[in-house]
Amino acid sequence: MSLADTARKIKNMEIRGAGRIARTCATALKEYSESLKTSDLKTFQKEMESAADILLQTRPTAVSLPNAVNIVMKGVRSAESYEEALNSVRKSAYDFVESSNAAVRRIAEIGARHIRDGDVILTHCNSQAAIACIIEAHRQGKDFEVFATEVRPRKQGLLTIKALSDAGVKTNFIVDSAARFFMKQVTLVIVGSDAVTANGAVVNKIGTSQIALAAHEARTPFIVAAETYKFAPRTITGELIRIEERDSSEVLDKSVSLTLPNVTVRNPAFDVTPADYIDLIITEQGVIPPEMAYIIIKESLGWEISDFDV
Ligand code: RI2
Repeated sequence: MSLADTARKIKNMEIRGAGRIARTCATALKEYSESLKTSDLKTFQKEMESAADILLQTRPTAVSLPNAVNIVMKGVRSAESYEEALNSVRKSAYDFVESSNAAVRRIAEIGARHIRDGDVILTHCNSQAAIACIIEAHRQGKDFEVFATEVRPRKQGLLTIKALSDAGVKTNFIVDSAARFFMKQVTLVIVGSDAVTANGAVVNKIGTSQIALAAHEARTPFIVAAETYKFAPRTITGELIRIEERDSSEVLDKSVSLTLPNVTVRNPAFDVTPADYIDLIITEQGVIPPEMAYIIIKESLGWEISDFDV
């Protein structure tokens, strides 16, 4: 697939999910580097920076995307020869994809430990990491059921119920606004994440924070499955995660909205759940309370506040 095709598919969400987007971008950079018809280091670096920029512009919220791009581009930026730069892209892209897949498997193992017989789990959107925990617990023979939300406007819930049904997990499908109605019988909420900030807030699919509020009210544990490359280094300087607002036609058909000149359709794709409403974050390195997010950014991802111009 060409780089432009990859970027288009990420933008229009044919390729979606924070982890999948990150792996796709790493692979796209590798393929692009191999397609370049130059052996001049400066030209190679320039072309790779433009490719990285195109990918970075696709979706602004999932921090896994810039994290993956930076991992792959690091060796390009510091290389002293074309060969070194090309080899570095190949190796870092391969390593990133492998470690990302391994992280999801590890999160599944750890997350499954938090699921018990008799649980009623609620999940929102379509998170590979969250679903992996549920499917692993089912594979281990645990007996529980799941409530999966529809996820307006893009209906990612359909992907979730297909994955759960294919795995043989007993699943209830509900509209987003029924989450609080059912929360009384839910014993555990598990969601994924597009970004985790230094203060332990989780940015995830729109509606997640309402579910967290309902879980808090019902004293239902709320846990997040997030690979460490979902943690956002720049938030240690206080920088906020940009919330993507997508086209209004995803919510209301243009033919209808054109007849309603006084109506503005708003379509934010994500919201922010504060650390106060989150019990645990499951990473591939283990389970942390959200307040420990800064430690992950500093010690696992290796970012210090002095790395930024502040
Ligand atoms: P994994 C998705 O975003 C959802 O918000 C999901 O919870 C999150 O990415 C993490 O997904 P979108 O691409 O990386 O549907 O766990 O907007 O698969």
